[in-house]
Amino acid sequence: MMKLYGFNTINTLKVVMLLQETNEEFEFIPVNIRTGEQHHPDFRAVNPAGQVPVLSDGTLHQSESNSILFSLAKKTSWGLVDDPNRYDELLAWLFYQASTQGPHFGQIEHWSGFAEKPNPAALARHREIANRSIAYLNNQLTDKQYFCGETYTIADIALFPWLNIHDHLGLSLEGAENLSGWLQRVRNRPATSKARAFLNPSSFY
Ligand SMILES: N[C@@H](CCC(=O)N[C@@H](CS)C(=O)NCC(=O)O)C(=O)O
Repeated sequence: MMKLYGFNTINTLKVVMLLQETNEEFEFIPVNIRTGEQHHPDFRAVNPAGQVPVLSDGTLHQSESNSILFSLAKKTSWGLVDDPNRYDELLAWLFYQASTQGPHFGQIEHWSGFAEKPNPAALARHREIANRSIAYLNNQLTDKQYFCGETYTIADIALFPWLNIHDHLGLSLEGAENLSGWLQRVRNRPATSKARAFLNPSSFY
């Protein structure tokens, strides 16, 4: 059985959402990143980068949540695009999430909750970029239900967890009706409910 090393975090939630969609069995191994378990040599042997999530089949320990989503989607034939012409679009969303949404939303979490010394300029900067991201994502959903068209894919799973906690980050979806509708559609999925009941991250730390 696959092992998922994770914690109550945004990136772990993505993987649990996909595992619930595909009904894959997995053993969950909590790695408490707040008490430093990610630095323990036993865990470093699994992921030398010292981060969760990691999905392991016993031989291969795969890290990087979006890469895990992609591999698992290929393995289960679930959550990729139906139209091969949209394949590059799907990859672009995974990269966008990992390189833009994740870092900026994550920094808001840091500067509004975890940083020892406040830094209002940093917080304002990351909020500004996050608000731009919200407007961009809302616009992208003008004529479609999901980010890659009419089919729910791993692009939606990757983008969901940070948007799911926009309130907690002090971000508003007011006026972003397309994105609010999408958020509700994803929240309404039985697999999303199960994943959120299993993990309910309000922070990535
Ligand atoms: N790009 C990685 C980021 C993973 C990441 O930032 N993990 C955080 C929790 S969500 C972590 O393990 N932090 C502990 C640390 O860096 O010490 C992914 O998408 O999986």
